[in-house]
Amino acid sequence: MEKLFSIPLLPMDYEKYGALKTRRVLSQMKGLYLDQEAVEKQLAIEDPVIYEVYELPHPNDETDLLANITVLYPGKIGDEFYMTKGHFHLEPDTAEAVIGIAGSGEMLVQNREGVLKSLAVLPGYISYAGGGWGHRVVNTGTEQLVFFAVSGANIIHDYDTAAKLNFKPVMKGEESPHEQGQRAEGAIK
Ligand code: S6P
Ligand code: ZN
Repeated sequence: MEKLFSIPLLPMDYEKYGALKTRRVLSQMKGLYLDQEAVEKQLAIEDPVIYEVYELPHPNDETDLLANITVLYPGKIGDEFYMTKGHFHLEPDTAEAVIGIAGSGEMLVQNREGVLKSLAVLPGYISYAGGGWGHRVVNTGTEQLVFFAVSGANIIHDYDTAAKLNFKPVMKGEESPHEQGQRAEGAIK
């Protein structure tokens, strides 16, 4: 394939350009929420779409980039905001950069020792998590949170380690790592 493309970030018609769309519903990630009673209550009514990922066409070579756009819907399960599953990158444990397109949220990052920090996911912000930081995005707003994520094309997603660490979900009315002063803003370390 040609290793060249140029796609507008908005409007969100990425499939027109060959993007592969994956849809994640609550029943596929129910164990990740702390309030299991709220999960079951919600599933008894319906199984809501939590997010959609558009994987832009790319060759799967180590010299290429995986470029995804995620649409994370607004909502809560009990007191916990809608969020992505969260994962680490297995070898090669490459970094990831996230650019906010619309809405507001946070990228919770946690290393394998359990240290938790939070980065902004907002329009006009680029947030960078180096290798070794597992990541999960939480929609803390009331609109769709749309963000672009880029990392090495040959990464292997490790969801099991992330599920075991269970990044603390951000709850409404509770101080997030952002507000507790652990926000890794600005500084490049
Ligand atoms: C890929 C990047 C994102 C996520 C997407 C869904 O490295 O971090 O594109 O895949 O936001 O999250 P998750 O945790 O379900 O893969
Ligand atoms: Zn990732």
